[in-house]
Amino acid sequence: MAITDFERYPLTFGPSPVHRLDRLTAHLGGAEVWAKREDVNSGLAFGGNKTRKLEYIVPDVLAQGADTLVSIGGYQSNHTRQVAAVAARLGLKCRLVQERWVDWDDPVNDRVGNILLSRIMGADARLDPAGFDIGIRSSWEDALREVSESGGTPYGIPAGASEHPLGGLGFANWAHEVATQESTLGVFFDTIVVCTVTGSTHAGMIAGFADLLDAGGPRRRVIGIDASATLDRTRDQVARIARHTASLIGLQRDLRDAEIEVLEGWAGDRYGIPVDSTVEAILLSGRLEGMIIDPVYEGKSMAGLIDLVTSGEIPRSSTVLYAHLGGQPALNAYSGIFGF
Ligand code: 5PA
Repeated sequence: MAITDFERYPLTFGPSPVHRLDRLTAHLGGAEVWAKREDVNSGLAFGGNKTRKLEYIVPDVLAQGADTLVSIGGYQSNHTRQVAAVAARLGLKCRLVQERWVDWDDPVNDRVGNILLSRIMGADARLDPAGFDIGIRSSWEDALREVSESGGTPYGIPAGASEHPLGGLGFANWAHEVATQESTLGVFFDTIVVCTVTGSTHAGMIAGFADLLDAGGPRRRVIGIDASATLDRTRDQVARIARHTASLIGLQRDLRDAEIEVLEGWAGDRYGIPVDSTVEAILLSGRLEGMIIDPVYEGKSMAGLIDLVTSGEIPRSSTVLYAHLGGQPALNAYSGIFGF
C-alpha cells in the first residue's frame, strides 16, 4: 500500500502554510530558516500535530462504531485537547486521563490552557497523580474498561497517538505535502527540524521522506530534537514507529540508522520543565517573528535549531524547515517562567 491508499478523514484546512522566517534568518546569519505551521492547520481548537495524525485514525473510529474516545496525556497535554475537539466534531463522548507528567506547581496548571479547552468542548478530563511516561499506561486501560462497564463503546487513543498502529501516517503524508509545496515554491529544504517526545510525528516524517527518497527524491536530514528527557526510550520509540510506518506505506527496504536522528541537549533534565534556552527561544521567536511557541515542546526544538545553526552543525548554506507543531495553549500555565 502507498500513503495515498489510506483513508483520511478531513480535520485540517488542507496543506499547512509554509513561510520564511526572514528576521530569524538574518539574526542567525544563515542558514535560511522557514516554518511549516501545524499550529494553524485546523479550525478545531487551535489544531496541532495530533489533528493531522487523527485524520488517519478517525476512519477506524467510525468503522468500529465507537461512542467514546479515550485518551491520555499530562495536565497540559495538547494531544488530549485535540482528541476532545475531534470527539466534539464527530458527536462522540470523550474521556481523558490527565496525569501529573510535569512537576510544575503553577497554581492554575490543572485549570487553564489545554485542560480548560478540553472541558469547554465537553470532555470528561480527570486528573491522575502518575508521572511522565510515553508508553501504554494502566490508568488509560482502566479508563477504557470503565467506559465499557458503563455501557459505552470506547476507542482508545494512546499518548500522542503514537502507539496507535496508524499513528505515523499523518506525518508520512506531511513529507509528501512538503515535497509538493517545495515544487510550488521553488525551494528545497535540505534539513527538517522537529520536536520529538512520543515519537510518531518524527517517525512519520522519517518514513515519508524515505519513501520520497526511494521514488528518486533528494536526500535530506530530518533532525528530531528530544523534548522528553528520556532520550533512549524516545529514540527507540521513534525507530520502531518509523519502521512500522515505512512498512505500512510500502517502503521496500529497512530504514538506515542514519535516517533516524534524535538529538539531545535542549530538553533539560525533566520533561515539561523549560530551561534557559527554551525561554530564550520563545522570546526570540516572539520578538523577531511574532511566532508564538510553547515551553514544553516547540521552545525546545527551536532552541535546538538556533544552536545547530549557530554552531555550523547545520551549514550556513542550508535551507531549514522548522516544523511548528502547535502547543501554545500551555503557555497559560507557565506565565511565571518569564518574570514579567
Ligand atoms: C507534541 C506532543 P510526538 O509526541 O509525536 O513526538 O510530538 C511531540 C510534540 N510539539 C511536539 C507539540 C506541540 C506537542 O504537543 N505532545 C504530547 C501531548 O500529550 O500533548 C504527546 C505528548
